[in-house]
Amino acid sequence: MARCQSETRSKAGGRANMTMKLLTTITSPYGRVARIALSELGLDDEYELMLVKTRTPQNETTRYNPTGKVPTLLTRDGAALSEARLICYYLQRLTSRTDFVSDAGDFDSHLLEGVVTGFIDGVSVWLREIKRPEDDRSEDILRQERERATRCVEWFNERASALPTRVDFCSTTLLVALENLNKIDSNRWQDEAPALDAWAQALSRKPSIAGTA
Ligand SMILES: N[C@@H](CCC(=O)N[C@@H](CS)C(=O)NCC(=O)O)C(=O)O
Repeated sequence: MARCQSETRSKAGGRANMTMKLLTTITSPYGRVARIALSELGLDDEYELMLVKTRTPQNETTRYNPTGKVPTLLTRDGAALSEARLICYYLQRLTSRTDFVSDAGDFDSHLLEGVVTGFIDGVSVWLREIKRPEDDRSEDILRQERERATRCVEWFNERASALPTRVDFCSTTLLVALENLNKIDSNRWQDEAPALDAWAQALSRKPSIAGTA
């Protein structure tokens, strides 16, 4: 696996404890999830933010991670770790917290997390499609993603009282997906989902979320 170039070695030949680096873009929703995790887990002083340009030849991420995707975390031992959930799990393991990422036995959390992850992926596809020049947009993708988002918002709204109120991977990912949905002008999900809106507003006020906006 690719490792950070600035890696140093201890006298014993083992890998030194390096400052972590988070490779991301300003707008990446998955990168925002990782930044919230770093803040929530008290690791703000233990990483450097490296802003990259994905989908360009200059994308520095590809030096470490062949997918070129963000977020990519260069861990304390210089490994390049990707996928927001895996990054959050690694970060949690650096702390005494055990409740940021749900563990394998928590089936109810996994049910919710599955829908949340599908939702953020769908909203990301929708937003990317909207940003294309009008002639290049696929009406089919736009319709599919609008319908998916509508179904998901309704589903979360019906379960708003059971959504996690603490900052964890699941609540953070859902909130960030809703923030992205706000960027799609034609969509006013808040009107259709007042209970979900109230949940999102309360969560937005938490320090680790407000501080990384
Ligand atoms: N499932 C991944 C999704 C990561 C992802 O799709 N990131 C986008 C930015 S929001 C990206 O890097 N796109 C650049 C590319 O596809 O080359 C995660 O959870 O981290």
